Amino acid sequence: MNNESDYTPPKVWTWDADSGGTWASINRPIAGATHDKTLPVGRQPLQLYSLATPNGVKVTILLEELLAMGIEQAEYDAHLIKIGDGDQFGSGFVDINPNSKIPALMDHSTTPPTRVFESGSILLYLAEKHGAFLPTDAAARTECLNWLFWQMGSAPYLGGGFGHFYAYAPIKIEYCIDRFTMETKRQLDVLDRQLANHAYIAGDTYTIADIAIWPWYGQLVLNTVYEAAEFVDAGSYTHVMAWAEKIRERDAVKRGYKVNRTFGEPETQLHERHEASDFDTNTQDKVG
Ligand SMILES: N[C@@H](CCC(=O)N[C@@H](CS)C(=O)NCC(=O)O)C(=O)O
Repeated sequence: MNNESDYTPPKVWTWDADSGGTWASINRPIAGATHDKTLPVGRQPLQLYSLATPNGVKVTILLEELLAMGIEQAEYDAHLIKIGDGDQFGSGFVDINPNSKIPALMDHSTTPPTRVFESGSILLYLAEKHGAFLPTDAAARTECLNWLFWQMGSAPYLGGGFGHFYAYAPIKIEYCIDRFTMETKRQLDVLDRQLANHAYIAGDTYTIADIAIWPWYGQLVLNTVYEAAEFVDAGSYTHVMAWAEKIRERDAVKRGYKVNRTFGEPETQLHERHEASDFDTNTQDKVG
């Protein structure tokens, strides 16, 4: 490994807005809104403001799963938030999520409407509200939440660490790629050992733990994030791979995957979803 570096940290860090990398134009060291913008509100009980990144896809998969069970109260409008254009810093969005990150949800079926941010909180809110994908037995519920919170704590090493330095950073830094590949592979091994003895992450049933974990770790091994499956030797995690393939086959997962998606094949892109028929009529291969 090359240990050379000509960088010495200054006494006090200052913001260099041109530090480079794929997301340099939206990264800032301060919170809050940069501009006034009212968010659109559709006619459905739930208003989702999102983008089809792994964190966004968690919520659209759960909503499609709830709808597939016949739960009409899970009907939603999914509005597109273009994070590359800075939509997450508009005043209306910041009112819902002061952390300026997708996904963000407003539940208009409550008085007053309830704001929900952080994907884990949104999954828990919706699962509790509709009594689905979260076991009611105390021990099984705790095991499901163990894995939900595991995902919330672990995925930043995969996304912000591994994904950033492997796919997005302006230079390939061996130290950073080594450090986060090591941790990502350790996490895949945690999942592989759990899935060796369980059909789903938290036991015998499909829960919000699977819905939280699949968009990150399932997509990593299926090579639909970061194009890194070969690099992390995804095929060696046989139980994770089998689980990821099984979940990919679910109709609700196939639908949720397309919502607020602005990249990939045109037939996989449904920029906004306002009703179920949008999947038949409004994907980019039909309207683009
Ligand atoms: N812990 C948050 C993370 C959300 C997150 O990082 N969202 C990213 C997209 S995956 C985002 O909105 N980034 C925009 C930005 O950082 O300005 C969650 O799970 O909801």
